[in-house]
Amino acid sequence: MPDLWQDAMDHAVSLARTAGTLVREAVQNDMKVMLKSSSVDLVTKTDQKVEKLILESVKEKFPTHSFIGEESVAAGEPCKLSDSPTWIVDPVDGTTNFVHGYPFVAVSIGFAVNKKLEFGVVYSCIEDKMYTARRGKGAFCNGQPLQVSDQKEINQSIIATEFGSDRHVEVVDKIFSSMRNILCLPVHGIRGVGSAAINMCLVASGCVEAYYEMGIHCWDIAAGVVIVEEAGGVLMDVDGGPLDLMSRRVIAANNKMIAERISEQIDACAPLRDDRHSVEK
Ligand code: LIP
Repeated sequence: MPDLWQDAMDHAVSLARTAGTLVREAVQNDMKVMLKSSSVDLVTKTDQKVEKLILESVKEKFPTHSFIGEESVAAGEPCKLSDSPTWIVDPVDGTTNFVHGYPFVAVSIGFAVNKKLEFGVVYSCIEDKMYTARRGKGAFCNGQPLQVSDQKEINQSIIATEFGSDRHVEVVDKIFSSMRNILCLPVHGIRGVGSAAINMCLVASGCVEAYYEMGIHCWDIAAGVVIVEEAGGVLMDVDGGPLDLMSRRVIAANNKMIAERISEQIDACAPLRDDRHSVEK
């Protein structure tokens, strides 16, 4: 990777820190909560303000780069990954947590070139933990190297997942049947902090063996993908195939064996792909 991307990564870290300060300040104050696709799909002025700050700064410093951001897509921008250097941004990952003051909220910035993710920055801003990874250079939290767990037994593992924001009963049934199958393997426990990005960083940190979810978006996981891989972990689709960033399904695990055991238990659903959303909504 040319050093050019290091400049972009340094800028991403600095933007994440600035954005995190805005999020921390906003969490203390009253906030206006708005709805997106449903009454449980929340957005606030802070999501929009943080995305605007990141978007404007990227456009100014890297005018040729492309941008995919959660709130830009919600406002009608396309969600298409091209070969162009592309910033994939979730300004507030864990918006529901943010609204309720539940202390796991992240700014997530992934960066892809030729459709391959090159670096990821996740700032867990209430905890003040800055997770960073650049392809081929390792993963770090506040400068300390990260390593996934070496656990090989699924029945000695903790697995993270989330319920997402789709409340259609057939989707909820699949989420519960998947979770029941995994819980009864048995595993030591099932957890979830309410932020896909932070769940992935917990896999990279070695304190949960795997995280899976159906219904996430590319901006929730782009940065986490690099952080997990650079900490020695693996990514997979819930059907056991390769991860497809736009498919809205992910397994991130400490190793292939654990990822495959989870995949075998999942009652898969197929949410509308991110790259079809703008066409079909
Ligand atoms: C959220 C994720 C969460 C997932 C939700 C949603 P948002 O992101 O981080 O883990 O369950 O479906 O995608 O909307 O707070 O940026």
